[in-house]
Amino acid sequence: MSEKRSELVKQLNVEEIRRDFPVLSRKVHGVPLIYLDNAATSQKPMAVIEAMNLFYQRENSNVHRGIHTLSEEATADYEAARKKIARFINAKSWREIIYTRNATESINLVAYSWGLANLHPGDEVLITEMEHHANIVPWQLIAERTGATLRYVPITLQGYLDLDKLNGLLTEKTKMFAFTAMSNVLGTIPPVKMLVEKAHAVGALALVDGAQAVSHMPVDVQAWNCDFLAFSAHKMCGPTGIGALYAKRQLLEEMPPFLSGGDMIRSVWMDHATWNDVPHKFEAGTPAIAEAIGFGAAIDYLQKIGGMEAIHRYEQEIIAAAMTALQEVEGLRMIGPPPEDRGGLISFALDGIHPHDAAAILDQDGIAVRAGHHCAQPSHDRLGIEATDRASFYFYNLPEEIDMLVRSLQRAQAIFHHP
Ligand code: C6P
Repeated sequence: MSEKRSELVKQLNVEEIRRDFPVLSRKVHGVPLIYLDNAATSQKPMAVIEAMNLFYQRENSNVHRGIHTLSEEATADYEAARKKIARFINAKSWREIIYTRNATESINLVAYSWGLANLHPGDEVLITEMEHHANIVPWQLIAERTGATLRYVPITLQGYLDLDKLNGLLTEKTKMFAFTAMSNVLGTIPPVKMLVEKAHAVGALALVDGAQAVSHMPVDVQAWNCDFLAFSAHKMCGPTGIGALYAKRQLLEEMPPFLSGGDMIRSVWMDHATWNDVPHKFEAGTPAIAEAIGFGAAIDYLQKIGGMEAIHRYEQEIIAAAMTALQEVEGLRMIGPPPEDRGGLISFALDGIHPHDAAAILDQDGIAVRAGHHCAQPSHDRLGIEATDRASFYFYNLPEEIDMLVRSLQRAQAIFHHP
């Protein structure tokens, strides 16, 4: 480990941080766990686990319904978490944050609510070839229902968006430009602010898929000026089952409800109903209350350990070190741009070894990576690769874990090529 890297580990106090995550001290197949599947979901610190336990132990009740103390406390904590989320991404108001189940549901909410009401034959929705299926399939379905056309910004072989082609694709027909702020396969971080500006210049709205970005870098929706931002708690130390949609308030006021039932209404008559104020207009039924409180605790935790700028810097060092170290593995092909243009994940293919076989050998050494197309088949198709292995890092990963990854991959090479 270089001096600079060990300095970084000290700065973020990584050794100490790791003690906050009970799962990081477990063993897998008799060896210490090395968790490099953070892009799929992150681990949870005790602060989050305890916040959720405390809710169930002390104040479990429904929100927005009761006059009794427990319900009032639960409602206050549930709404306080929403305010933390709003501040975390610098939204103007807590009213611009809708709780959803995850980033996928957030995108579906926009596609079904805004899309069905606003898209017509001849209109175009622009996405990119580096999208996760969550930002492809809802638009395919909505395009089919509305007669709109779905178009893609191509990616280059280096894993960048082909910005030369963008101008020709963004036209006055484009009504929505939906793109990721960080690819979960290539790691690429596109120029979000500039893409939003270009969308607005032709009168389109801009939806940013922040599933990989909000968890790993500072995000400021006012600076980006995006219209929508979708993200999940589980990738940022929070629980599964809860995510958020940020949307500009005016849009939320204009959009029809997505799901309907209790809590999202103001009044219901036999033949019609009226809607609650935003954001509650978009939150039907009993929500994920403990999970929302856990989401808030995750945000407190990320800020307590140093904040998103420090986390992003640390991960950039880690990924640069990982990409250098992986060059030592014979027959390993990395995809995507160089470290300075990516977040903390790297996908790779090993000559002559199926990614599932490589991942199984890594697992024997206690190393968790993801193998497959990572729910982003079009980007693999474009690069002519069926599947990859992906190592994805978070602030609690240590540089030593990269050395273990390299050694385990070399062991896989030896097993397959020199049995
Ligand atoms: N990617 C991965 O292993 P959900 O599942 O709704 O929390 O997030 C969906 C999603 C949307 N956009 C991007 C860029 C993503 O990476 C993901 C989730 C995970 O890469 C699980 S498939």
